[in-house]
Amino acid sequence: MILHDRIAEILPAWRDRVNHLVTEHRDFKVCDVTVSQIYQGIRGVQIQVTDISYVDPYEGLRLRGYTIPEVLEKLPRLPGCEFPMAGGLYYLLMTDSLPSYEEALEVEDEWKKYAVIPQYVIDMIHTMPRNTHPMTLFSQGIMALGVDSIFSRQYLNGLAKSDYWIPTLDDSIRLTAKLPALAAVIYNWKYRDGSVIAPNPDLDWSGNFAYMIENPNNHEYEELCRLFFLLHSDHEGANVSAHTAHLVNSALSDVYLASSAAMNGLAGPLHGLANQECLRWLLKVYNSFESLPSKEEMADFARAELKSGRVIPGYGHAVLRTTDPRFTAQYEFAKKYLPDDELYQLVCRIYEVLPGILKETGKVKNPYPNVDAINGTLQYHYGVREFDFYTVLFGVSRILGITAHAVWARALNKPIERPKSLTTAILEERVAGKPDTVEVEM
Ligand code: AMX
Repeated sequence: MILHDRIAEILPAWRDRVNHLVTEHRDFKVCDVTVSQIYQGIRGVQIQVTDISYVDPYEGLRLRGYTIPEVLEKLPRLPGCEFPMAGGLYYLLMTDSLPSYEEALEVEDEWKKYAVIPQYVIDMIHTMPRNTHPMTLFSQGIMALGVDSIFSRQYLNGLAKSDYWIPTLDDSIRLTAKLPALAAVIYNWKYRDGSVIAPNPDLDWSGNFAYMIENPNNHEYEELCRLFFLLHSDHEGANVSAHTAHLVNSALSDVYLASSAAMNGLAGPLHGLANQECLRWLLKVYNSFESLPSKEEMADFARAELKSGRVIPGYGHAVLRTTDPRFTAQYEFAKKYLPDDELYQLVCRIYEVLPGILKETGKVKNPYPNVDAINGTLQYHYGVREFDFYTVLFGVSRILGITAHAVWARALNKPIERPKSLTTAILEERVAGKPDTVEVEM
């Protein structure tokens, strides 16, 4: 398959680069770790290397070196479509180069071969209690698909280490192929009549999700899916879901196990679940005013929220120090497709006044909107109003990045992860200047 061929072609040079670093510069110190970092979520400690994506504080996300506007401009799109095919994005993430139109289509065609969800997975979802969170169903569904893992089967048969990446890529293609259908099965069962709609072979991967949930505004919603699934596909390698997947996969658990684990992290309110909170807050603001609030009214509302100790969802970021370009891309989409939507107009009003107010606090490092400040507004406009489902959409997209990380971790022979933990007493002895007794194998 095209992804296998291209990775096989570029892999020797990548292996040389990494081997050079590890052999010639093995003792080069990358960073120090402080006591406060250890106790505060290992924030900022540079423990991962990934070439799939990088978040620059001022430019935002770069996917394989390309900024979001560049990716949107350069990736191939189907005739009549404004936004690129996810197949081209996957090609870029996996192979480090921009695909031609034909190459992007080849990935899309490969996905089509594996896009249908086996009946036993549908049955499993349909027998769960109705109140099961859609992220639980999504994670279960991914795990259940893993019975067919090619990596796990070949590993038992004595696969050579240098070839681990090949069945990891096979699994990745088969898993990602099914994600839109899996999400649609969950959506239709949780919120509709439970119909199972087969993927439409005439549509691309992203557009098919819109088709399988029978979105009434199909064409525009297909376009939103293309944009949304592209924007959320990756965000470096050390956020909770990416790091979880990396850790689990480093034990040679296959990509189904690793992606399911990642989704369990994404399901947390401090990670992927944040987007539903943003929409909830927006609706709270919307319902507090009879019409679009004036700038002054909005400013008073925001100040009162801050005064009562609440954070403003959708604003701020741990790494970014500017407006998230993923926010901007969706903002532009809304400007074109739903300029009269009242929630969108509220998003614009908040964007006009909130950065100034957050700056007034003197403590918020990034007073600008993140991607979640607008995500829900767009889904809501197109009738996807079930807030708890939004994280599943995020997950469908994010597994594109997660599986690309996994393929490259295996291709570059990354070993099992095993950092060292200490005890409080050891730290106390160290800060008191006592001789260090911890032996660390390098
Ligand atoms: N509203 C009010 N206060 C905020 C704020 C916001 N939107 N963003 C940051 N602050 C406050 C912090 O709570 C902190 O206050 P403290 O010193 O009293 O504890 C102070 O400003 C400094 O925080 P920071 O260094 O600027 O941010 P952080 O790296 O600690 O946290 C984040 C980042 C996203 C958790 C934070 O900005 C926040 O809570 N934002 C609102 C929730 C949100 O939008 N989450 C989605 C994030 C996007 C994503 O990753 N999916």
